[in-house]
Amino acid sequence: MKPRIFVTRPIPSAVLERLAARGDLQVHHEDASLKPGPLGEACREVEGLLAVGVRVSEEVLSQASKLRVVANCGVGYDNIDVAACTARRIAVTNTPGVLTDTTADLAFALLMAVARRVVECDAFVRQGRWQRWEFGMLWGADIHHKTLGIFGFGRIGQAMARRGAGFGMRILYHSRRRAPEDLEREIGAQFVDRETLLRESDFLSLHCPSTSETHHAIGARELSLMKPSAFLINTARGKVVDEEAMVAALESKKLAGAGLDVFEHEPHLHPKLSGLANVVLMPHLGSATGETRFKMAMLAAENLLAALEGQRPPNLVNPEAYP
Ligand code: 8YV
Repeated sequence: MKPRIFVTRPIPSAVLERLAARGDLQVHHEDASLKPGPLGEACREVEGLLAVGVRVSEEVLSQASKLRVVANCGVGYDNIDVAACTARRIAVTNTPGVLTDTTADLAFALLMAVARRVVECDAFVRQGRWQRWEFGMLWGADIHHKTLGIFGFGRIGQAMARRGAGFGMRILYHSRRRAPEDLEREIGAQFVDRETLLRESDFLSLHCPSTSETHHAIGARELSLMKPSAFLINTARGKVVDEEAMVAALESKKLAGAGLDVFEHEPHLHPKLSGLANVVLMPHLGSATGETRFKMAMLAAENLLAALEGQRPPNLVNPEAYP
């Protein structure tokens, strides 16, 4: 008998066909997050769950007694209770690599947009406020030859560093682990302590995972160490930043601006954020290109099928759970 597979949102048909050839497939056809109750209900008889934009909590797992693998469609897996999966010997997988450059592209796009006030200027032109050209009109900040600070130097952090180097920026980074020297040399990135990173960055871009260690890693104290001319870029996770403290810094001009793809209480926005001119806001779309979303869905499917067919899935997050 084919294993039962549940996919939580519509994904490309080529991926669904691949899954349907090897499993008994059910798909939630609405592109909306299933709540724990209905998700648990849908997983009752399921062995493989392809999780796209859902929270897989203890409540869900307690209803899914046959589950053997949760294949997350995303590199970050803070939406999955990994410890609870491990305790039940359920494999958890993610989709690293395929979205690295796409996410770094967006981080750099946010950096440029906020520095050169692209969104603000677009509104200015559209709203017919451009009546005459002025020398002192809508000045931005230079990007080239400034210091780009990278917090979290994994795949995406490194890809962001390469983009900065291409713009002639000085690259500093801080990470749990220092990168090998030859990689530092190749990228032209210098390892510094956290405080130096905060003090010296003109642009601070966050690329760490969301864990209990990184929760509010950028809070009031950290923001106070940054230059008032600095910009914060976050394409990692909203919980890494104390949003209240960031809004206060932006309001009081202790931080020049922010380019944000992620928020502390997504999709809810801090009430003051949308009123600030010095921020550029995106609805968590770091990996959202057609090419990359296809690769993510296919990789999640490959991980899922490998686990169901008794192989070690290529992107296993919890090897402890695996026989
Ligand atoms: C996903 C992401 O779209 O990969 C990640 O970590 O943030 C995004 O690419 C999101 O996790 C929804 O699955």
